[in-house]
Amino acid sequence: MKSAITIALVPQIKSGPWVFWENLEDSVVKAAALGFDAVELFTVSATAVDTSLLQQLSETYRIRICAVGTGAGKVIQGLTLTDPDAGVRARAIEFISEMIDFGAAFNAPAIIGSMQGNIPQGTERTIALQWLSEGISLLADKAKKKGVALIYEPLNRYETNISNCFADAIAWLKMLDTNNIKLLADLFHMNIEEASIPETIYQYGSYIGHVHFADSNRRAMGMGHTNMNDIAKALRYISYNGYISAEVFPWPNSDAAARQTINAFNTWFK
Ligand code: LER
Ligand code: MN
Repeated sequence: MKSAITIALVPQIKSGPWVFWENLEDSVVKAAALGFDAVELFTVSATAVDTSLLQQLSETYRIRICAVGTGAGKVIQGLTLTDPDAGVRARAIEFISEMIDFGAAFNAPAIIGSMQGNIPQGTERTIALQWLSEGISLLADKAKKKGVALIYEPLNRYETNISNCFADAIAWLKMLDTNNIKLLADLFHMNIEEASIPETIYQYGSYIGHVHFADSNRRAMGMGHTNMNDIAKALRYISYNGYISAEVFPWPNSDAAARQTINAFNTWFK
């Protein structure tokens, strides 16, 4: 398993659960100094970061890019894959498609979390799910051509009414033609929605393509009441070999959250 930490470069969401918020280079330097294998990037758009600078930082500091988040499309532009307006859905697909290109240049998959949106009021669930299925299938095929998976993230009930738990997400995934979608196990969302996080990992381990490493209160692991022992055991049992990426609040500050995260990673996974 490989360690990763989040860097958000989106001023509009400064209160969100991302560890580093400063400029890209400072954050990469700090992540590398702590020994992280990779960084996960949350950017305003696919063109917001200079890719040659990112490549250079990645080589200089020997750190990979493990995934790119797409949520800025919703936060800044109000785009989702389930918007009742077909034009908005098309722009959401375009936004994610560009993020797939951006990430793929670093062999990093794009994550669809909040861009899945919600079943809109007045729209039948089956219709909205059809919109989501069409959009995601197209994007998954595109990602496949680029040699990366597409990561879909079940979110807790306060963020979406689409798929809150793994069982629901997988029942829906099985109806799609694509085999290029992996699920994101965000331990914060799972703590709210799953009856048991370890049992979910044992049951659906083969679907997991990425992990968001967060304690029950969305602080760095070890700062809440999640029982990490059983979760780590389950991840080892399924031979998970992807990234364990800290998507947590910078509490009490970014540096302390980063230190706590790498200590927790080394405790459970090294
Ligand atoms: C995105 O990875 C996520 O978990 C969302 O809850 C962020 O708002
Ligand atoms: Mn997450």
